[in-house]
Amino acid sequence: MISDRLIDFAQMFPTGARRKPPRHSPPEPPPDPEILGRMAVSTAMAHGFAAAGILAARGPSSWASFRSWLDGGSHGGMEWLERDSEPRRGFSEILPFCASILSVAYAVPGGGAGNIARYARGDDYHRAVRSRLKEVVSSLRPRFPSGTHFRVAVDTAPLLEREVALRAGLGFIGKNGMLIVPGAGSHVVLGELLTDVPLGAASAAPDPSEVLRFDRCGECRACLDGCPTGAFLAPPFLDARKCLSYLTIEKRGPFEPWEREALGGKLFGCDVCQDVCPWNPPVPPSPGGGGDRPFPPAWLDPAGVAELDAAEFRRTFFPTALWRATYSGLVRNARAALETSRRDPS
Ligand code: B12
Ligand code: SF4
Ligand code: SF4
Repeated sequence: MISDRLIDFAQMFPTGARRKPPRHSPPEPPPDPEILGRMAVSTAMAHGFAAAGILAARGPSSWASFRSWLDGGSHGGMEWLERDSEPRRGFSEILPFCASILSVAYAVPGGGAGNIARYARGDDYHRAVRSRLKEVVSSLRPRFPSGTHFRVAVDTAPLLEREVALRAGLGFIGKNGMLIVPGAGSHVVLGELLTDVPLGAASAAPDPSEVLRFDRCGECRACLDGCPTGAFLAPPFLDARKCLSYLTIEKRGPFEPWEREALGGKLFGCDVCQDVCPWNPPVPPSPGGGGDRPFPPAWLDPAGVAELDAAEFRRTFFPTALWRATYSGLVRNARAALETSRRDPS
C-alpha cells in the first residue's frame, strides 16, 4: 500500500525534477471518516470562520485554465505564480499523501469607503486565519488517528484556493472571480488545513460549464461594468496588469502614465468589483481582527505616507498586509494619489 503511494508521488514529477521522497508514511485510515470530517467543519465554525467544508484532495480541476491564464501573460510581473505553477497541479507537494482539505472562509472586518482595501484593514489576515486554524489543529489532534499530519495554508502554499473552496462547498464563483459565500458575501479570505487522513467529503469536482455559467449572478454584470480599468477578460478571469489591486500591491517599479491616472487615489488594493455586488451584505460583519480602531484603517493620508522613510515604513506597517506593497511601492502609490488629487481636487 505504502509503496504504491510512493510510486504515485514519483509520477507527479514526470519532468524528472528530483524531489525528496516524504520522510513519513500516512497514518492508518480512520474507521469513521465521516464523523471526523463533520468534527473538523464544526470545530472550524466554532473558531469564527464564516464557512467551512471538506474536499477530497483529488484534482485540481482548473489547472489547465490557470495555465492558459499564465500563458496569456495576464499575471504581469507576478513571476512567482509561474514558478509555482507545476506544484499547483496537485496537493502532495504541500503535504505528502494529502488526502483531504478543510477549506475555510474568514469574513474580514470593517467596511466603508477608504483608500485601503478591506482585507488589509486591521490584523494581517494571514495571521488571523493561521492562528485560528492552528487552534483547530490543537482541538482535532487528540481525536484524530495517531501519526496524522496537518498543514495550514493561507495564501502561503501553491494552491488554487478558490477552486478548493468551491469544491469544498463554501460558495460559488461570481463573474468578478470572487468566491462568494451566500450570507457572508465575497469579503472573505480563504485558508486551508491539509491532512493525510481521508475525511468524509462529498466533493465531486464541479462541471466547468456549470462554474462558468454564473447562475447565481444571473443577468447582473455590475462588477464587470464597474471595474475602473475594464480589467476583466472572459469572466471570471481578469488581466492582472490592468487591475488596481495588482498595480498598487504587486507591481514593482514606476507607474506608466495611464496607470497613475487609473489609480483614483487608491493606496493599497481595490474593492470596486465587490462593493457593487448585490451578494455583499450592506452592513458588513466585523468579527474581531483589529477591534474598534483597526490599524491599518480604511483611509491613510497620502501626504503622510509619501513622506515616510524606510525605517518608519517598517515600524508602521510590519507586520500588516500593507508590508506586501514594499516601501517604494507604497510611497509610489501615495505620490501618485497626491499628484492626481492636486490636479483634480474633486
Ligand atoms: C494572484 C492573486 C491575485 C492577483 C490576480 C487575481 C486574479 N483574479 O487572478 C491580483 C493581485 C490582481 C489579486 C487581486 C485580488 N485578490 Co488575490 N490572489 C491571488 C492568488 C495568490 C492567486 C490567484 C490565481 O491563481 N489567479 C489566477 C486565476 C486564473 O485563478 P483564480 O483567480 O484562483 O480563478 C479560479 C476560478 O476562476 C476557477 N475556475 C475557473 N473555471 C473553473 C472550472 C472548474 C471546474 C473549477 C473547479 C474552477 C474554475 O479556477 C481558477 C483557477 O483555479 C490567490 C491565492 C491563491 N493561492 O489562490 C489570491 C486570492 C484569490 N486573492 C484574494 C483577494 C482578497 C484579492 C482582492 C479582493 C484584494 C483586493 N481587495 O485588492 C483582489 C480581487 C480581484 C479579483 N476580482 O479577483 C483572495 C480571494 C478570496 C475570495 N473570496 O475569492 C485570495 C483567494 C487570497 C486568500 N487566501 O484569501 N489577487
Ligand atoms: S479589484 Fe478593482 S481594478 Fe481589479 S478587477 Fe476588481 S474593480 Fe477592477
Ligand atoms: S456584481 Fe453581479 S455579476 Fe458581479 S459577481 Fe456580483 S452578482 Fe455576479
